[in-house]
Order: sequence, then C-alpha cells, then structure tokens
Amino acid sequence: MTSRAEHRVLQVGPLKPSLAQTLRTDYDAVELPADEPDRSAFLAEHAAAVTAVVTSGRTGVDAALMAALPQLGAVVNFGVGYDTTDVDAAAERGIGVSNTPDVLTDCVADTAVGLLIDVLRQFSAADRFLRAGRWPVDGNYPLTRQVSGRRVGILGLGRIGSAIAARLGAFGCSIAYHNRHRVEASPYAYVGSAVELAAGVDVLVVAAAGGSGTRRLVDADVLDALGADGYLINVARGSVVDEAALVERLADGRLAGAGLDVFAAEPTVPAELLGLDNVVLLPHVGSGTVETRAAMEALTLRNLDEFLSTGRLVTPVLQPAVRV
Ligand code: 8YV
Repeated sequence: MTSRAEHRVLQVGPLKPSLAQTLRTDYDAVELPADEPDRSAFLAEHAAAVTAVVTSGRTGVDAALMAALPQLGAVVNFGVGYDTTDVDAAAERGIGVSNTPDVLTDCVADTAVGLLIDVLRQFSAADRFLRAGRWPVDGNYPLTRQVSGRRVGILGLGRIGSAIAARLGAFGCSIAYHNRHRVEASPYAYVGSAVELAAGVDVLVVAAAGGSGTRRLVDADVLDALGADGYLINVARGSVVDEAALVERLADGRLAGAGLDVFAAEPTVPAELLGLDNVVLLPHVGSGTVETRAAMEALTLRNLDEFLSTGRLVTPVLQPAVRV
C-alpha cells in the first residue's frame, strides 16, 4: 500500500472542467503544458515525482511521455476509447491503463440510432429546408427512406455495438455483424469480413474500437460494397474509415449518405461534407450528456483513487505491474 502523499498526479490534455478542478483541489494535481518550451521546463521540475496521469481519449499518453515519467504507474483515461495512449509501451513499462466502459454505452448507442434515423429520414436537412422558408415556395420536402425493417450491419459487436443492435431490433431491423471474433452467445448473423457485411446490408454502423488494428477497416472496397443505396454511420473513431474515400463517394452519389459523430482529424471536418444534405455531422457528442459525463467522471476518479490506495485499477484495460 502506498499513501497519496507519495504520489504526484499529472493532468495531460484538457478535461471536463469539474474533473480538472477536483484533480487540482483534492489531488494537488499539476497540468502538463501543451507546448514547448514550457513542457520541457515543467518535466524537468515534476517528471520524477509523477506516478499517475489522468487524460482523455482526445489526448492520451504516447511512448515518449511515458519514457519521460520514470515513476509512472497508471494512465487513467476519461473515455472508453484509449487509442491515443500507447498501450504496448505501457505494457512494456508495467504501467496500467484504465478507461470508462459501460457508463457511456447507452448514450453512444442512442447517438448511433439518432444519426441513423436522421440520415435516412433527412430530418436535419428537412429542418434546414423549413427554416430557409422553402416549404411555401418549393412545396413538400422530397421523400426519404424508411428506417424500420432495414438491414443493418454492425462493425464491432462489443458493448456499444450490442446496445445499438438491441435498439434497432425494436425497429424490426435485421442485424448482421462483423467482429474480430465471432460472439458465441449473439443472436445476430456473423459475417466473416467487413466487405461481405457491407455488401449484404442497407446501413453499416461502425462501433469498433479505434487503434492500429482497425485503421481504415472501412476502406474504398467496403464503401463500394455498401454501394449507392447504402448508408454509413460512425460513432467509433474517424481512423476506422478511409475518410477521403468516404467523402468522394458521398459527393458523387456512390454512397447514399452518412451519419458521422467522429472524424479522422478532429476538430477538423472535411470542407466538402459541409454542403452535402445526405450527411449528418456531429461534433463528437456521442457520450455528451450531463448524466453520462458525470458517470464517466466518477469512474475516472474511482480508478485514480484505487490506484493511489492499492496500486490496482477498477476498470483496467491493463493492470499495473505489481511493484515489490
Ligand atoms: C469522449 C469517446 O467524448 O469515450 C470515448 O471514447 O470518444 C467520448 O466518450 C471522449 O473520450 C472524451 O475525450
């Protein structure tokens, strides 16, 4: 057992303001400056004492920063996705990594379904049409596509993918999925590749974890298999999709539409998408409700507390090595 007094907590990257405040006041945390030369001077002063980092999926901790923190024992990540933290480097150094699973599943699944309905029924575009005064001038809004009963493919049948599938089941949608491994207890049809999955559905929903294993899993071939009547929904990470190939196909009609909460280089969104009515674009708000963000904050602090008092993590991606 260690005491809090032996620990220095480091905040890396921006965090929810109430979480950052708690870290400062209750944990005496320090914050890593974003840029050089402040960062080097800061590390010269504090690096040797840092045992725990609190960060988010937006920033993460790379191998170079881990190497600069010789006593680092845990990276506590606010968010379920941890692709910005180098977990292999953490494993080599015996550094634990935690995330915030489960508490955000419902909100992210709700977002996926909301995007799916919006893009097929064009509610956001119809809202713009009405506000622009076009209803009395142009008449009825053009017909859109039915949601209920559609064939949906889920790419990544983890917690969030399963929650999306359960919701869409209530819409009478038929569900198939592709995943790294077949999910034995799943009632849904397993398909052996992303291309095959895309070829057999009307809507492909990306719910796979980000990182090197899924980079551009949805490539030009997958998008072409989805085809001119197909829709793509992405609530996972922009890195899972070949964004340039997606933009081209949305612009020239080789894909019917897309609902996107995530992008390859957030907060930058390809300018070509902004003028298209067949896309719904959200600024990465999947987990962004008062309730869910409070639960994520509480779980982040539970992980930090557990690490500071026992050296273990509550929701580990990787437990810290036991130090003797
Ligand atoms: C957060 C997310 O917005 O949990 C995730 O992986 O992408 C979102 O819930 C993000 O991590 C906060 O930085």
